[in-house]
Amino acid sequence: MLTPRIVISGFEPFGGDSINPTEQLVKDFSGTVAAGFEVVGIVLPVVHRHAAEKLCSVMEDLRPTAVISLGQAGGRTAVTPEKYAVNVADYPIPDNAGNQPKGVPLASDGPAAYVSTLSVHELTAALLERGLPAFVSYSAGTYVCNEVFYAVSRFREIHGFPFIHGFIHVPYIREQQLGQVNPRPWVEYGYLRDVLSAVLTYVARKGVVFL
Ligand code: PCA
Repeated sequence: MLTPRIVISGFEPFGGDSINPTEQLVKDFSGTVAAGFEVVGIVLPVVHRHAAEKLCSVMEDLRPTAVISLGQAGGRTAVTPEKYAVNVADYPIPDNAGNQPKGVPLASDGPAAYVSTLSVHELTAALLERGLPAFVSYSAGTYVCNEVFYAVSRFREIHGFPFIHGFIHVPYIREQQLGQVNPRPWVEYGYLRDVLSAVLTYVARKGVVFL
């Protein structure tokens, strides 16, 4: 009998920041139970190839019903479920190991893009209904987040695992903008917690069909 599980992934800080709210979210929710699903959290390095490999390597063992990946997108004003993962690494800044691929395909024989298997429009509507600001994003960028989104989508297809996979970018939290003369948009951490709770409830309801 499979244990019904949802995997959530987040990232360590990057780009000179000392906080990544997605690391905090993963640590807070890991080990909890959401609508009958065990939540397993994984914090990924912001490193070319290694991030995606770390997440894919646990899929065989965990056999999750859903994988919800989270990443920080500084400057956004609300959480944004991502619709597409694109087949390119074109890092605007070096990763945490100093890699900076420029215009390199993620998979030379892969499709130009994958579409999220999480219904981002329905999820966004569900968040809005609960009073939680959100909007669909059509670009997860070309950095490590897009790479993880693409790699997990590809892994899922190649291995024939039916798990739902979604990627959600989150804004800065207030603690990252303290004392800034010209702050970037930020949100309260409690809002991100409420969003993740709502996402897990939504996904748990959808995921039952795969058990
Ligand atoms: N955000 C970056 C990588 C890690 C993270 O949290 C991105 O959007 O690609």
